[in-house]
Amino acid sequence: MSGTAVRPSIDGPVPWPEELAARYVALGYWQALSLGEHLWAVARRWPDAECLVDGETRMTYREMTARADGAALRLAGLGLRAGDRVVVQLPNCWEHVLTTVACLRLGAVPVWALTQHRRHELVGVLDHSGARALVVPDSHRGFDHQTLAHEVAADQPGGALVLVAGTAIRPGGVDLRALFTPAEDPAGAAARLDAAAPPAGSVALLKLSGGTTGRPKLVARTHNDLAYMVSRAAELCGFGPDDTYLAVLPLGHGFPYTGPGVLGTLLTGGRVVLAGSPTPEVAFATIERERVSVTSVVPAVAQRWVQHRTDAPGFDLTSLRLIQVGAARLPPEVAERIGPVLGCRLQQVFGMAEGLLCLTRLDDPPSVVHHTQGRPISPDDEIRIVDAAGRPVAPGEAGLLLTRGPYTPPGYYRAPDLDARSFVDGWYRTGDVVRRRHDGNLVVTGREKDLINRGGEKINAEEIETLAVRVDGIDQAAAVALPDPDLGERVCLVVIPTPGAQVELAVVREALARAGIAAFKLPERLVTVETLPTTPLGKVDKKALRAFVAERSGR
Ligand code: J2J
Repeated sequence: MSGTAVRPSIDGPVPWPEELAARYVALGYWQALSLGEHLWAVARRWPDAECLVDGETRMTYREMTARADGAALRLAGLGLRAGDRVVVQLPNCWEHVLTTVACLRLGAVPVWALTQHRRHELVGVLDHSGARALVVPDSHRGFDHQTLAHEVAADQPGGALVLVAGTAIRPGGVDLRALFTPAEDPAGAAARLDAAAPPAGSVALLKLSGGTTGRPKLVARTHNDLAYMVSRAAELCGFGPDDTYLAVLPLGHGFPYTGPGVLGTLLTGGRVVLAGSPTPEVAFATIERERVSVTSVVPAVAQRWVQHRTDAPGFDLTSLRLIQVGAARLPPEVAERIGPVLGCRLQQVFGMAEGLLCLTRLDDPPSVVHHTQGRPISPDDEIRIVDAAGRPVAPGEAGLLLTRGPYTPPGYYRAPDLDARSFVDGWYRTGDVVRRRHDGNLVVTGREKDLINRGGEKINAEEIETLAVRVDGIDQAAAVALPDPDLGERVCLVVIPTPGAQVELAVVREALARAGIAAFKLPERLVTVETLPTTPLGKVDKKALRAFVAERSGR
């Protein structure tokens, strides 16, 4: 049973069809081991190797697993069981990694949220996942996460535990750091947890789909599928015990955690270094100090790094062998400069919380690395590129990307209505428009889904529109991407005011922030119109509107 993942242990996830599951087992993709079992095997092989660095905090594999075992047992003592969901809203810190590892060990299911998420998103994530615990910093970047956490946890049916990383733990909260002391009898604790490893077919974690709204889309990823994806990506990136991976992107994102990222590093005996900010000053100093060999960034960050390095060379970056760039479109002219300026290899990454991960390969020629988003990592990732009617397009033509495979579950978590729209006969409809070159590499040319991709942060247009029309003075609203030289896209809100009203950007931003949404979703440009263009079906014509706002702003 544990090898096939046909019936994950909690309700909600949609299982792979039997014959595909059997195939993935037969081909050795699904190895019938939980992520905890994989990680503990690595730790037993290299116990004294350093595996995690966060500022002054350093630990070896032996220390990490002993602390995680201690935490797993204490979490169980607090009433958490295998299958219980734990929302983790922490910045890049050792506690994030250890909470995740302890949950994976115990079989509790982490749900990574972004630190920028506010009430609107947090309530959505807690409600939809039915979380039993919420893990937050006491405060971060001036925001009091602890207070919000207690408020939203109290509204959960049956309540939810609030675990706090910090020094000023309020009554009712649990001191997260205190959980991470090794058990008194580490060998006994390890043996107990070894014996109770969660089934490999059970849910390892719930990923938030890019563009999370007050009604989030969650993707239930099993131990089997995630272990395969991360290990396979690590193999293609040449990860090994000599690597030091720098996590600069927020750990709430899948890319720095699983693409192959932090988990990929830990599964191959390497060392993870955490940084709290992707600014070039912080990142370059960390690369020099820790002799970082691999990192991953979004295009907007890559662009800043290249600019900074060109203007102010100085730090020693010679240890860096690979920089992964993904999560948003990388313009070829930026791609071309990355390798020469930073002195390392570039890899483009096209991934999604739902599964499919595409990489350019380390030995690909510049024509591939600069101009494509790579190809799927598994020989069993299946790709279909279709037109609006669902018919395959001619080879080399652009069309809608559908996919299925050994780490792309055939449905969302507890969302049959979404599945009806986003999955076709078990194939995930990505919403991305791509073309496949003759060499098999994909080029992302556009998107059908109504998202704005602000430097890798996805924003759901409809969510912004629904909240915007509640603002006084706005009759109709449409959110569209405004092309931006730094971030790729920013949110532009196009509004039809109610008769006689004047709408100000600052007022709209304030109203939306009051509605409790993450700050990166707030519109950065406001355009007032008298009518919105519509399609023949009477929907707002976003394509025409994007062209209109781009032209108006001279881009
Ligand atoms: C253009 N668009 C891209 C790219 C993702 C690894 C890497 C990224 C994500 C991620 C991830 C793109 N060029 N190179 O989860 O594990 C857009 C597409 C895609 C959506 C998914 C990972 N790489 N995108 O970005 O769930 O539109 O995952 O469907 O946040 O980002 O967003 P998300």
